[in-house]
Amino acid sequence: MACLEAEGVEFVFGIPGEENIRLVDALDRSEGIRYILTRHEQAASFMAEIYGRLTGAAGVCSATLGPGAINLQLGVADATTNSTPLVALTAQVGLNRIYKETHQVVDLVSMFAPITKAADLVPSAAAVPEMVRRAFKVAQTERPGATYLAVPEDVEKTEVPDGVVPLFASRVYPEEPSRSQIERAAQVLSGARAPILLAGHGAVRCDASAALVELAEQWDIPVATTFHGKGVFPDDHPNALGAVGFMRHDYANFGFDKADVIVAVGYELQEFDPVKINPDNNAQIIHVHRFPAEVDEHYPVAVGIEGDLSRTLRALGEAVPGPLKHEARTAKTRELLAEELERGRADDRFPLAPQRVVADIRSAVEHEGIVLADTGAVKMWMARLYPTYAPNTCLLSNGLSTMGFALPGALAAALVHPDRQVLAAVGDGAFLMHVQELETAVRERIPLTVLVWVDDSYGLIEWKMDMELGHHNNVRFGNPDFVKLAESFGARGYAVGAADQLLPALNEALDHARNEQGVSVIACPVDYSENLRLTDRLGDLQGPF
Ligand SMILES: Cc1ncc(C[n+]2csc(CCOP(=O)(O)OP(=O)(O)O)c2C)c(N)n1
Repeated sequence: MACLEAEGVEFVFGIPGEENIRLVDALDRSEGIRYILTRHEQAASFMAEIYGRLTGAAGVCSATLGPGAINLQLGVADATTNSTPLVALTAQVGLNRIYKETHQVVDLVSMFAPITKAADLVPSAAAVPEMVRRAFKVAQTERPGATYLAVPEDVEKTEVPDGVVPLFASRVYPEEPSRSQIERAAQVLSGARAPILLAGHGAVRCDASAALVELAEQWDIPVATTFHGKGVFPDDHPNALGAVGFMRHDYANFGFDKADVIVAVGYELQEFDPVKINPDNNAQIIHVHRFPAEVDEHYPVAVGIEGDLSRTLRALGEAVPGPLKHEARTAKTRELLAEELERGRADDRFPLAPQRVVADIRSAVEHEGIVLADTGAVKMWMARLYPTYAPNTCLLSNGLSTMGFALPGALAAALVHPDRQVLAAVGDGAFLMHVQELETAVRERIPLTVLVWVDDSYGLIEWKMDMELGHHNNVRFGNPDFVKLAESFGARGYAVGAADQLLPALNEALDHARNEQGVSVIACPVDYSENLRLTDRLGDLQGPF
């Protein structure tokens, strides 16, 4: 507990088990750490992940051995694939019996190894300070990810030996970019006909928004973001192209079709396949990040620059004054997005058009408010259409693309930013994967607003089946009465029965969260016949523009 306090941990999310009662008891006495008891370990792991995503400091989740530990794994894997710092702590059977077949034993370190940056077993009480420090240091250092420690039951019971104290939590600072790499990049840019900037998740983590805006204006070139990068370049900026990563060619992709040089800032290949931005493999890549690029046929790095992203962007701006030539017409792309959203805002059909839902969310949520969009068709609509003005205000999982993270994640977001609005936008499939955390929110008085997109189906899979097979099956299900369900948890329930009821329900629920730390569920029927219409329309769209 003292080591966790020394790392500045504020919350531990989890469920206790017989083998870690001493840790949980100690945490109860901690002044700085609040233990948030959850109703599923998987939810605890998603909470820790979103804490890490929003703060840059590792979120901590805790569970017992065996089944509890295994339940943590989805959020742990999600954190690693989403480049997010997280430390998972679980119990393990004692060293006195781990070497033989014994009750509840599975090799947890081996199970966590491929989904973390480091996984280890704590062999003694004396090892705790070094191992906890290492777990946090590795998790938080670029490229961030999850780490894992298993604490055997008998080690947990051991008295702390004299002189064993927490280690100082030092930080690793980024370096200046190399001069010669900046010059090489300047040379590539001097011959560019159609350069473009792509801002990825790393740009969010490294707080590179201001430097991106400066450089985009100085060079006067278009900037697209990845889904994770949403908001790092404000969507209302004249140079904004929007987000790339949609399953089919979207408006923003047309900016890349003609690009001959892509300056990729903090982009990670796991965010989406680079074939989407370099389909013909004829663009040169200038890779700007804190670490070297991964290898992909469609990501041919002409120049790689490692260093602090803002300093690198400013050094590039000094080396290449600009403005640069480019062919992408950001105005056209922005006009297409705005038109689609405005048509949606005025669409009064019931069930609601997805574009209407996105437009109403944007109207209800303040500039700095945080929306977490769960995985499904809902993510596709939000990622491509939801105008985002600040980094980390539209959170998606696009590394592992897991379902279920948004509702528990919203609890963590509300804990990190109690002053901001927080909304979880989830499909009816994903909602029932973590509905139990409504109880956590009500009990802990954590404000929460959940907007459920109701289509009685695993909508994204239905969409994909219809698109590729021409029909669908095994995707439809029934739903509970969402209002009664919410009320049974002590939350408010709203059933949207007409298009013009959504915005007032959102406003009321968000006010209830702000004023009374209230928890609300809004069930909104959505017309997903728009899904196929969208992919057909984008498929027919002719660029470049
Ligand atoms: C944990 C998990 N299980 C399955 C999937 C595969 N999958 C992706 S989207 C999706 C359907 C989501 O349905 P729903 O939550 O209702 O949202 P909708 O697509 O209808 O908007 C499924 C099954 C996944 N990504 N994650």
